[in-house]
Amino acid sequence: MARAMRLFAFALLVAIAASVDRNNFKTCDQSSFCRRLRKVEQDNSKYILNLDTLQVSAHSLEADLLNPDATFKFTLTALAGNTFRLFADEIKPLHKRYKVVGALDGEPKLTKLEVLERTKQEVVIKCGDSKVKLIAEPFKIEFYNKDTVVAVVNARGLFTIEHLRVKPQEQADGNEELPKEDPGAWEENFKSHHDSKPRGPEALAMDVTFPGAIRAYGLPEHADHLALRSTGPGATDPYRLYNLDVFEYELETTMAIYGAVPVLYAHGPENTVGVFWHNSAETWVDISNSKDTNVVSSIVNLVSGKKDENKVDAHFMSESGVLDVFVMLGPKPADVVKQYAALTGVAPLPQYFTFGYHQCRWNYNDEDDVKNVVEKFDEGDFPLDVMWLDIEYTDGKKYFTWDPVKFSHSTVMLNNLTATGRKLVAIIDPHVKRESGYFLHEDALNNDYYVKDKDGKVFEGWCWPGSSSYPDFFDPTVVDYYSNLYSLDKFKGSTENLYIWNDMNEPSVFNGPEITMGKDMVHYGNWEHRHVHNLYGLYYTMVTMKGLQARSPNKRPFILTRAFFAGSQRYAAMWTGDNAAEWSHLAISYPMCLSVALGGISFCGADIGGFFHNPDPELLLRWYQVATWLPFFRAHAHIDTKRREPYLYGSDVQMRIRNALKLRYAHLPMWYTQFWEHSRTGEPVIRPLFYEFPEDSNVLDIDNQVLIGKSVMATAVSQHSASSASVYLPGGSEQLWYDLSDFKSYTGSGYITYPVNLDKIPVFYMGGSIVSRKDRPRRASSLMHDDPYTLYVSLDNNKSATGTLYIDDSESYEYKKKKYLYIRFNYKDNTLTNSFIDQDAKYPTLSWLERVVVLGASNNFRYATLKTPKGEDTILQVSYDSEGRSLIIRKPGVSMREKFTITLH
Ligand code: NBV
Repeated sequence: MARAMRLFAFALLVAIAASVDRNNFKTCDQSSFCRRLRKVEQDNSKYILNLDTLQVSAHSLEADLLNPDATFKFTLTALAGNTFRLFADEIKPLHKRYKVVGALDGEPKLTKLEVLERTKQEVVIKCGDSKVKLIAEPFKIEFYNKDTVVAVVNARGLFTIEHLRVKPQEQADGNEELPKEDPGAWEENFKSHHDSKPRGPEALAMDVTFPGAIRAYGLPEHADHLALRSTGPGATDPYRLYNLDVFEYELETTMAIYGAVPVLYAHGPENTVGVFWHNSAETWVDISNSKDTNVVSSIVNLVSGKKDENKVDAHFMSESGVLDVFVMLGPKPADVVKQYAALTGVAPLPQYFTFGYHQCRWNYNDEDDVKNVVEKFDEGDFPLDVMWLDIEYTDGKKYFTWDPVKFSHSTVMLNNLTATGRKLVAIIDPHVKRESGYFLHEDALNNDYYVKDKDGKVFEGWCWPGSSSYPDFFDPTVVDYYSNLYSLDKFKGSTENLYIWNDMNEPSVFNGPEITMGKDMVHYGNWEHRHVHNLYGLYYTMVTMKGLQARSPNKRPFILTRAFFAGSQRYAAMWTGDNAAEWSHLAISYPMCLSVALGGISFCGADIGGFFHNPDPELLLRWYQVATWLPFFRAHAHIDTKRREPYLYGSDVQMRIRNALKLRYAHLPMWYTQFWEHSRTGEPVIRPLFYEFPEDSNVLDIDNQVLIGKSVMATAVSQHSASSASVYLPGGSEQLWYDLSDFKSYTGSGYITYPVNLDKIPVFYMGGSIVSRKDRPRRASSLMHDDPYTLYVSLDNNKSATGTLYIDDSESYEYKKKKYLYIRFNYKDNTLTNSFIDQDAKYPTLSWLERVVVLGASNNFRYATLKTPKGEDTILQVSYDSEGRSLIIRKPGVSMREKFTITLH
């Protein structure tokens, strides 16, 4: 029976593999609303803001916005942190328009605005350093940073809100000529699927021009480069945001894949501006970069004598919803990303183990298999924190059950894992097998928990278990019910050390239009799937979070999700889905994760080794080396691939993978501290170079290099047989960079040709940083909890450096009760000191300081002295490596709880 199920799954996969390709997904031209909105005539806006109706309050302005057919209420609200919210809804809509619920982390904080000027044609308001000018006819909004205009809404006149209306055929008396409409406006077909569109056309669009911008970033998730390309009718499709399960996704396209975060950043040397398009319906965004169009305009300007002006144009188009947009005025990349985090929230501090190594495969076949893999990891001295179980662990793809033969002693298996310091993650997908007797299906049917079709019947789709239905996570009763399934008495065979992987939550429906749910399916509150599609994955992880928190109130949950939306960072980590064992897929992992991180979700990774197909040993080991520097560190493989656990390879490959894993484990304190800081500041953990070096025009298109906070910079090596890598060192001649492998120092700015062999990829510590490491890697991170620290002090040009370290119990919520240490290290005038950032926070750590490695120190130090408030001065030995590049201060031995001063003499 089990074999039959496997064969069935495999056959299904082959069937899908054979049928799913680019043609299964819509182009803009095949989507009625995208077609309609892209056709709106430029520079001919029919929208007028009626300033006679203007009402001013402490935080906002309100006025009627008219087009020839309808009146809307328009509001501009000033928010804390240089942010403005634009909102428009129909005054008397035929149906209510959908307002997104769940993406924002609470109500945004308001701030006061001041009206500077007011005439019949325009109103100017001021708010801190920014100004906003509202222009009445045609409707336009200009945003200023000080006196520089940095964003203009409706500059090109593409602003559109299609008001809801009665179907013309139903209005007309037969003789009347009907208005010419797009053939898909009132109902639409795609392949064999029909969308009944009960409310008719209800799309909306807005263009924004960013004068002075030279690049656009954001709008994840796409399997593409970080800097957005120019799109346009007749050429490239707009970036599409519509969560989809795309089998064997292509690279370097604007096609939609699993996740959607509608935030865009327009970046120039002086200003970086963000736009968060708060809309959960299908969305397309056209981008035009002046750098791509200037070739033509340069020739025109040569004749006219005009100068080229840099700008980025964006055109947001959504199928439905109210108009709700946040404009974040920066002015620097870090400011805008923090402004976005202020709206949608940050990732709460994860458990420490989540940054360790995760071993996954579709599938580990049974309990013995799991046990063997772990034993082999131990024998081979490969650190490992988490084993993963894919769908085959269930009883016939019925989630919250275990295969009665292969996983009949799951708690024993879990406890054995725990005994070696490991954890287990198991997959739970949203589709529910329609099998009578399956408690979840019975409960859902009996209590009306499923999403309905347009006629009010339970929606039935096809997924892994065969015929399936989908719980409606927009219904609070379903949220309560489903989250409760994670309790230990409901999810029999689970324990508190089981964490959760949410897959297929776009949602994936094998026989649905574009492999998802039809848009006219109906959710709680009578909203069509069309209105909320991009939220389904987010809501699913919210439910999982609720369930895990209730199950284990003092343990931080870990959830991995494939589908996501703005705000998903509050609930889950994500990964880039089903990539392939190809060098190009390794290469795209940095750009994809960087883009997602700018979209607020730092906890990102890509399947190490590539999900589909078999990597050769070189690709596999490179993948480990590259992935060491992404937050989520998991190897995964398709059911149809050969086994590829590290211990299966020759000793050279094993040695290199082991080294990558150990380097990762040495840096776990850094990852943990970075995520702690992210949870306090909203800054991304991984950053593209332009984020830290916004004025350097050379870094704008660099996306094969990633910065971790302000301390590490790694470059992906993603070419077969590479003997060198080109690495850009930013920051100018004052900026020092230290090669992690030999501590050789370099200065910016410019490219270096870095020689590589199979042992390493280029990784640098940034001069001026202090990185805390644990240099005694063990089998699992939990076994390293009390291990001592080594500080890597990388001096800058002034011979100083600074860094932070966060320590707590690694797993509970006790940190909320101030049970932690947040330490700042400072090195200056040959002296290293520490201080406690939150002085009222305390944690009785057993860890102590084992060593200090100073990079860039002068070579005449003979010894060091250690001073603590309690003790006498202690003399410490120092030594240099043979090249004199690193100075090692041996065994300070001081507890990480204590204040100390170490001075070099
Ligand atoms: O659950 C099986 C797979 C999983 O291994 C993979 O990581 C997911 O992205 N899942 C998709 C279902 C279908 C894969 C073709």
